Amino acid sequence: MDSLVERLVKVVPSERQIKWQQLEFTAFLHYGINSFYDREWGTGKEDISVFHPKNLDTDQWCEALKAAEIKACIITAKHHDGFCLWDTAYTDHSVMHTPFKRDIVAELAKSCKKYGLKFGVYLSPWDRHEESYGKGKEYDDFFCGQLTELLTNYGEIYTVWFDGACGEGKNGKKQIYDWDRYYKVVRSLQPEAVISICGPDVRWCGNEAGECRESEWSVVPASLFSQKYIQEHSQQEDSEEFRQKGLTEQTKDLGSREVVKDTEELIWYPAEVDVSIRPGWFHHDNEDDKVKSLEVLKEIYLQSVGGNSVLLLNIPPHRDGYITEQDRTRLQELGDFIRNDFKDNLMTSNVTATSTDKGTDAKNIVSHDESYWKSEDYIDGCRITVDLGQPKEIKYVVLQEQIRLSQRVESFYVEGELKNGKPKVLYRGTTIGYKRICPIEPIEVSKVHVVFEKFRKSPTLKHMAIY
Ligand code: FUL
Repeated sequence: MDSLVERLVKVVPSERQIKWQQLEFTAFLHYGINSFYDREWGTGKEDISVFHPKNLDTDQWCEALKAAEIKACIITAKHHDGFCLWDTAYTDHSVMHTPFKRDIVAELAKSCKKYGLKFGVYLSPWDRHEESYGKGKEYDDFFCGQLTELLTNYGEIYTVWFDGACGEGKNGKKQIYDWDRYYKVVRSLQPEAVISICGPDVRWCGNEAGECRESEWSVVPASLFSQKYIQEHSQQEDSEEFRQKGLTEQTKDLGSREVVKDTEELIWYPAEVDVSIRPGWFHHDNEDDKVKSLEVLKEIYLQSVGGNSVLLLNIPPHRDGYITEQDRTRLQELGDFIRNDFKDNLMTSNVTATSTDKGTDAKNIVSHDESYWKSEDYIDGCRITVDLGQPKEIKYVVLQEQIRLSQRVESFYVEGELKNGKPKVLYRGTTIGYKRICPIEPIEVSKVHVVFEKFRKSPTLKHMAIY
């Protein structure tokens, strides 16, 4: 047996990674002093007395997200400018020292609970306001203090999002972050939370355009999350020279056998696609007419959620504290698309497989529970067949591997049996992972075959749906 394959399939997700992956569609909320200064990056020298939203309503934010079928949100509790949206004891540069004087993190946490959304925090390590930034342990103490507040006073936190951005440049301040210490704080206070981006649990997909790789592997070389990598990356030292030294989050192929074959250590490090509904991350009046079209958002959704990634769509509230009508309309439309296109599941329990491992059953893929189908070990060219009973028009086939047994499928195709009995290939794909949505030119078929061409070890399916 190929030892590389054995090593690869041993790499599996943690429980917290599985829970995070199951959220599928999540939201970013970029809000803060930048919303008032019409900026993307603040300097840290802003006059915070201008922070005075007229109509801040976090329930309204949650309603807008729910309309789009979003399951969780992350607030920029502190962006690079250092302005804090919560009642912190560590600095006066916070919302409590503005005329507004309301703890926005607390209000949003409460609204999320009310609307059944998971709640996460973005805390920028790069802080342009804090005087101790660049002074080593002094700043680490400050940062861990802030983290502790956020992870203690606001209920359950599903993710802590550590941004790697730093614009200090060569002659700027240099803070060597004590990442291990930060991670210990998160693990001890919120053990279920995933630590994203500059953290061990969730990987940045490598762009902010909403683009996913055709083959998005969750099993990747551990070097993508080495201390050295995170440190250099968070100092923006990932220059051309840095990139040439090895794999980065931007590398096109992170997980094929060819790429990982000489890799000593492998990790489960799934991708997150973060993209804004508008050109900027923060709200700007002059971008109100630049909200992405429904067509673009649909495409992003199908590619990311349907491409083994979690989608993190940014919706920036207006400075006055609400999500604008333009964005709400689009979120409603996107939600309607998801509800309508994935409503009538045509999957039947008439499912058979050319090969089935003992203890599993092809019928298991109909249900959403943990049961699954697995082909017998080392059988090539196996397929799953779903008999629809009579010809029906189909538009999507959705496949999900049982990722508790790792990510195994390297290539597959979907074939339909036409009314005249002839087979037709409807979709060709590479990886599946947690979820692959296969869009199909609408066509009437009486049977659907999923043919597994290449896989690391006997393929698995936990769930399948046909729409
Ligand atoms: C980047 C930041 O610099 C942007 O302002 C934004 O927060 C984005 C999500 O991450 O690194």
